[in-house]
Amino acid sequence: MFLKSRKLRIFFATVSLLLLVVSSACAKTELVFSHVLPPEHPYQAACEKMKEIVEEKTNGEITITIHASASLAEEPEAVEGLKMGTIGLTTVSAAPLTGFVKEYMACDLPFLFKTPQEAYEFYDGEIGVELFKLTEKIGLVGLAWWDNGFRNFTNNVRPLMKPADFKGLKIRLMNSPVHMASVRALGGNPVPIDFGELYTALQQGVVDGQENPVANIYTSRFQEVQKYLTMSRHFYDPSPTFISAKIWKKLTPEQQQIVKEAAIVARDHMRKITNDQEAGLIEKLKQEGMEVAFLTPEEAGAFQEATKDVWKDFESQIGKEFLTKYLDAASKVGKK
Ligand code: EAX
Repeated sequence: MFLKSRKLRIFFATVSLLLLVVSSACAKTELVFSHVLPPEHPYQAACEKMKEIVEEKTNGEITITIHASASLAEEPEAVEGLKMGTIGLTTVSAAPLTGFVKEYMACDLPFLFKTPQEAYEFYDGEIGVELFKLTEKIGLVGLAWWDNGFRNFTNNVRPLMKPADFKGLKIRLMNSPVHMASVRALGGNPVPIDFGELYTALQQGVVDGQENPVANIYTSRFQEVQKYLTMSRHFYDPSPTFISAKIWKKLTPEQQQIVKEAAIVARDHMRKITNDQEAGLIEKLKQEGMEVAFLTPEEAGAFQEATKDVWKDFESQIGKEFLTKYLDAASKVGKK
């Protein structure tokens, strides 16, 4: 009797252990991907590419659910969500990270790069690795440097051709101290507003203008509520893509590798789309009623001159050593 029940107990224990092993082997992980741009934007194309690769290579063990248009979270909330593990993945501008990791303020300095290729070389290199190490402290594991692109001013009052044209204008910016200081240096009045609220803010005249890359302007239909676009290319904005460290730790090394590699393939996919489509989107913005201005080298020079000392105000916050290394590396890209 005793033996029989002992055998039974062993039998049941073995069965339940097997069930546990089988169920954890089949356990599915759903990664929620939050971003703020519309589904027509290259952010979405990159998310879809990443989803396709991850789901295929993990045989559906990991699935990715994409939430576009800030429908789930504005960028600062997404950063919080990753810290807590309630959101799995996000791609954000550097701006929402500056409140947590001061070194990211360096990414927001004006006129650091001339071409997208310079910026890609820079962020794919050592500084990119270092910046990703820094965000690990707040629970965000960096996967790849996606691309938001060069930002340009739009407004409803006048073409912005020289710093004096900014006088009296309220310009929406991300909540980035460096961006806001740069616009102040140009003579404008910066107003921080979340991206999801920007169209309405422009429509209602809460602000006169804003600045964003061409793809963001076009896909968010700011041409309906903004008259003038100046191709100022004043900030290059990377879009680092992160996974929540809480979720990352639970993935197997193979799964981690698949996720990381997929983010890199998606990065190259979106960079190609962004570069291929920019000229066409500028034409479309014109057709849809915007007046588009390109700056001569002299005009661009005056924008640069006005903002050339912004970095000095942030040196102590960013840290002198890191900033020096950052600026030095930025001055060297494109020369290989
Ligand atoms: O990362 O808020 C903005 O203007 C950004 O371009 C947007 O968050 C995309």
